[in-house]
Amino acid sequence: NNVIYRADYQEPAFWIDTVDLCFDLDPAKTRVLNRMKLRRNPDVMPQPLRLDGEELNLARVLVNGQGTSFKMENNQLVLENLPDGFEPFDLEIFTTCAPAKNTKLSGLYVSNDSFFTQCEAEGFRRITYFLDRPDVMASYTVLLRADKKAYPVLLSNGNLVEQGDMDDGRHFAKWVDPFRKPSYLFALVAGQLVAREQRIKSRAGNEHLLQVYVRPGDLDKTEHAMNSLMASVAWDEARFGLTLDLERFMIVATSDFNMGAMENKGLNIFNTKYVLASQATATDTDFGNIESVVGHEYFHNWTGNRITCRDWFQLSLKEGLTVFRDQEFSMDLAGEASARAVKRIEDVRVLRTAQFPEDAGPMAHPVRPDQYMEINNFYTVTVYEKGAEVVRMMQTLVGRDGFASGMKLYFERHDGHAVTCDDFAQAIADANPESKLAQLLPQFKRWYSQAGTPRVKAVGHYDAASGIYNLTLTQSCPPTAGQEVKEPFVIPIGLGLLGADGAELSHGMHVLTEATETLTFPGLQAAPVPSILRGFSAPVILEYDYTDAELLTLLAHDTDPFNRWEAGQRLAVNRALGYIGQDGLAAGDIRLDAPYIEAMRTVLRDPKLDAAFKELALTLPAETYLGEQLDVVDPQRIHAVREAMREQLAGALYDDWQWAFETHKENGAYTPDSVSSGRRALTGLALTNLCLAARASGDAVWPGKALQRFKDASNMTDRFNALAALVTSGHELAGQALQRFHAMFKDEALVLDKWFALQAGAPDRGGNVLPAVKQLMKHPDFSLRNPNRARSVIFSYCSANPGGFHRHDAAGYVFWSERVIELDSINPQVAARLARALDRWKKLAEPMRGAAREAIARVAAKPDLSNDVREVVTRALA
Ligand code: DPP
Ligand code: ZN
Repeated sequence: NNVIYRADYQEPAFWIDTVDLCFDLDPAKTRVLNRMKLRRNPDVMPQPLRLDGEELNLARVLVNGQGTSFKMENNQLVLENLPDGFEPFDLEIFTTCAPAKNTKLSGLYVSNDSFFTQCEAEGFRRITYFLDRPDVMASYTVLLRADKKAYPVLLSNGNLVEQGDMDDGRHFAKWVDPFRKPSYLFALVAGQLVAREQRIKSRAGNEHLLQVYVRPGDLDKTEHAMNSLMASVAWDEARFGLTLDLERFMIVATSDFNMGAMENKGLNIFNTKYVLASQATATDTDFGNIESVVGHEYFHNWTGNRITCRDWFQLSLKEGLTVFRDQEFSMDLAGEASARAVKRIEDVRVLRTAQFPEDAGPMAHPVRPDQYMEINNFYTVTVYEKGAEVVRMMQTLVGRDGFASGMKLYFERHDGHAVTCDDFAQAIADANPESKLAQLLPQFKRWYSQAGTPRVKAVGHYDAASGIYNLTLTQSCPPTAGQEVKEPFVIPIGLGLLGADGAELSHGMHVLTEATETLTFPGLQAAPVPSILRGFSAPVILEYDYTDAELLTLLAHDTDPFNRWEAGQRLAVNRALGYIGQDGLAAGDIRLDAPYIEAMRTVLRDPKLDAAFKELALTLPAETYLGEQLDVVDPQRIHAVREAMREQLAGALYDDWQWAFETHKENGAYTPDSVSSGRRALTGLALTNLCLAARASGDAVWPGKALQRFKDASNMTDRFNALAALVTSGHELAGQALQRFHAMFKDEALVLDKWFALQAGAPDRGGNVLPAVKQLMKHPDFSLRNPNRARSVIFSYCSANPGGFHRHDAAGYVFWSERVIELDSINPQVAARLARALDRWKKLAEPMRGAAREAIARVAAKPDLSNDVREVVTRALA
């Protein structure tokens, strides 16, 4: 088997100091001349040079200008007759590749007649033979040559030092990157592109040129990305003292991209989804995502590029840290405490609906994994989002200023090097020697090594005679593959105690380190209501048997907005689980109790709460989140119960939803700021509820209003929310609105993605979604090759529509297995993501469980499966 282990890490046998690349770009056959200076690594036993390469045609190998013998061994070019000693020598390799045939979108490929590269994690080996590993850092010079008319723009990393015309209609550009870098940060772009440009001056007084390159028709959708980039530059200087280290910083957008974006040095390449926005085509969510992804990639320039990973097991060194940084960036830009809390709630929602299931499923792995078959499978919510939570806990333990000092020390120690997660944690701790982090560092680092989501069970006891309240906290962590027994974690727990009237009696931060600890609070007049894990201070599952009365107190009064929201979610979860577990209870017979409905009404009407918070609080927990609370899952049952609860809230709060809609709908000129996008979010939720209520009552007024709003909307958020209200409520007007929407936006690929996704993710009514999805795949605008489009239809159904996907007749799983196999021969990375839609199959109720297993086995039985998909299905069946 081809499993790679972290414990097997060894330094490379050779270092590569300089790389001089010359590209003759041609879609059918691109010629790559790679001239390197290498030397033996004196710290490693002498051994042959093994260069990685994939799907390359090798034409020539020269050592110090002379031909040499070589052999090929499993995708490696092996050179044995190299000069002895430690003197540098020249290695020249000439290869060709076929970018137009590269459907994997890894390496050098063609999209819309332009050339792009994607080298993380191991794409550079698809461009030339190389020591394609992040600890080999070299200085790059790149000469690009291509037909001038077809490819007027030629870009690579660093600075443009020379350009000119050749005599055959071609032209050239020469780029030099002043910083050493690992191969995964290499990039080139060639094509017909135009740029929005902005000159800025840093605080330090240096001038920089910022550019956002897009296809010619898209220039009017680049303002927000540019603003986000300028904000990112300013933020990193202000918060961490990290300045832009290049004269020029470029972002280029492509519509064919496996991931969100890529932080190549000085030449970030982005999925168009995270660049292009106008009020007519992008929603508030899109605007927010662009801001955070532009920030994320920019912040990588220091956390990832200046200091990179020693090996891919350390991926969270750059990703967890950089997600933490982009989260903080978005919060700082959001402004007030209430807007920061909204962002925090949204981030936690992602963690709990996506990362917690991953941590409990067959792909569970530590933030710093110990092994992999295919590294592309480990760009996960665990490495990214849980990794960010680990960094956040460090900041909690050392304080905001202490964390900034830790970052400073990290750069003093490791700038220009490829390092490990241990190095990062050590720097933060060493800069804060008095902190809990420093005192508990080896134990704290279990967050990097132990997989699984810890549980903290809290039990309170109030003794009226003594006035003492005891809160006992017990932590545990379930076994995961290869880790039967877990040692206790360091868990910072934000705590508050409220009186029954809601007044705050005390608050603080407790750091739980033992398996069990009891906290004592003397001098209380009555049993308090504990507010535990405030701000979601650790990525754990909190178990506490709250009574409804306690939750209602927290929902109404907690000073911590996160726990206020959480109290509302718990009220909903308790009810949903109760209904789900009640045998024989038909969804139509569900009756929500008055206290819950009144509590929701109070939140909705509360003049002191932000619209954005209300939208989050009035949204029921996701179906997948409810599923995670159960041992055996029937996704259709969960869906039916949640829909029934939703319809009841819609009907019971009918007047309140009308009020919410009418009082929040006017918003003046469009700006995507947190206050006005919060208003739009609440308006959208209100409209959906009004249409749902209308569906039950047969009233046609609100669907009519929704259609009108859909037609008149001045921005995509309002237009799309109105469309979604019709589709979600299953109203007959949805069909004509969908048709009109398609006609309006037929030339806007990103908007069409929304159109496809809305239909594939629509609430299932009698099994109607799967046939609709199959129909959508026959639509002339559908393409399996374009990852965004494939995701908008197939993933929206298989991964984001549990009620529609987990059919009792297994047809959803048959569809899934066919698509995984079909995609695998085009693009294994995308296929492997889809393969994970059945991660949690073991929890399914029969007949789904057996059918899911069969579908996974069918995929696993395919002989020429990629490593990517093989790893996912092998683990699922293990
Ligand atoms: N390193 C990229 C990112 O997360 C993913 N390739 O920004
Ligand atoms: Zn990243």
